[in-house]
Amino acid sequence: MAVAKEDIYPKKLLEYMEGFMVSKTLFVACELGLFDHLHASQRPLTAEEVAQELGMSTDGTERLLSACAGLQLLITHSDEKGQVVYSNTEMSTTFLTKSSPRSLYHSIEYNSNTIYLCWCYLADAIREGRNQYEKAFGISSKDLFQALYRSEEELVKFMQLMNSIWNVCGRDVITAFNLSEFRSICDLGGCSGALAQQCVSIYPTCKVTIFDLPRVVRVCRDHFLPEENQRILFHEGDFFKDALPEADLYILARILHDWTDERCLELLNKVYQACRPGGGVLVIESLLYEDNSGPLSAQLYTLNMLVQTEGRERKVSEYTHLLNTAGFWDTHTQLTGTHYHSILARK
Ligand code: SAM
Ligand code: ASE
Repeated sequence: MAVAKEDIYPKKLLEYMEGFMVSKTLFVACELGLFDHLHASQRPLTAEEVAQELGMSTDGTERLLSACAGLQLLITHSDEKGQVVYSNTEMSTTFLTKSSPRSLYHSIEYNSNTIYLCWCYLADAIREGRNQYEKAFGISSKDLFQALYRSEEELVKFMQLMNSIWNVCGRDVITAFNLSEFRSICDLGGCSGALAQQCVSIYPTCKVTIFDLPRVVRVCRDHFLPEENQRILFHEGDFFKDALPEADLYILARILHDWTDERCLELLNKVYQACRPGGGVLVIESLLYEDNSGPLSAQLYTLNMLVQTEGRERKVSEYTHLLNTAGFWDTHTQLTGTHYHSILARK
């Protein structure tokens, strides 16, 4: 009888076991500026050159460069003297250099410096069924966003994380439905303004109000959207406590997944009250399959929501149920082929 290969050599298990080494290699290569440096040099470099220019040991640098080549983040060549030289792949230049318009640098940085630390307490999170700020950072988790924004630096880093994924799939989620009929859009928890910018660039007649906590709106204005844009407005407030601005469409991107069903309904009820009849709500989230069989990215994200928030990733049926309970109907879902998808419902 043929024996499945995995029974003899559990390749997949070994890969999973050592997966953290892959993550950490990627984090460190980004943080030490490897990809930025190779990009700036405009020619392939030896380990010794990289080490000298970045002030690192030659031995350590060589091992790191070589591991990055193994991960297909770098290409190795041999120069005229027969020395091994390294250059970025196209993927690394596009997604791993800091200043690329499609950079994931800040996502990597946040995963490395915050999420990685929270995941040390994953077992506790699962036993206790709650986030782990007290253990990981010694801070109260009573107010979720006070914990996430525990310093000005953490607030900016979180906003950069939020901003960076939309560099690669913001357009997909905003064009998943034709939103051209909606003239006034309110992006609730609009954060860095990345999706607001997508909206005004794709739909030439809409105006978008970014609604967020005062500290976030301030940083958004100063650091993320410093240029005047007549079609992007700001509204400082607390969406659980304050009145919501009137709009034709409310965007809730990665908002509901931060909260329990009860809090989601509180918010959706308020959105329903504020929404113009015929208006809508666009929920942008990562989605679990109905039978819990995947996709792995959403299954891992829901563990992260446990470790980091009060919420969870949900299935389409669960979002539909929340939306219907708040009074919205005619729910449609568009899968985008990225990690995030769009659900549109009507008042
Ligand atoms: N929508 C953005 C995106 O997808 O990139 C940001 C999502 S982030 C996970 C959640 C956002 O909700 C943050 O910008 C946060 O400041 C905002 N937020 C959290 N609680 C809030 C509240 N009570 N009132 C207003 N905004 C809030
Ligand atoms: C939130 C989204 C995120 C709150 C905390 C978060 C993300 C990371 N931490 O609303 C983005 C998604 N990434 C992961 C790993 O879940």
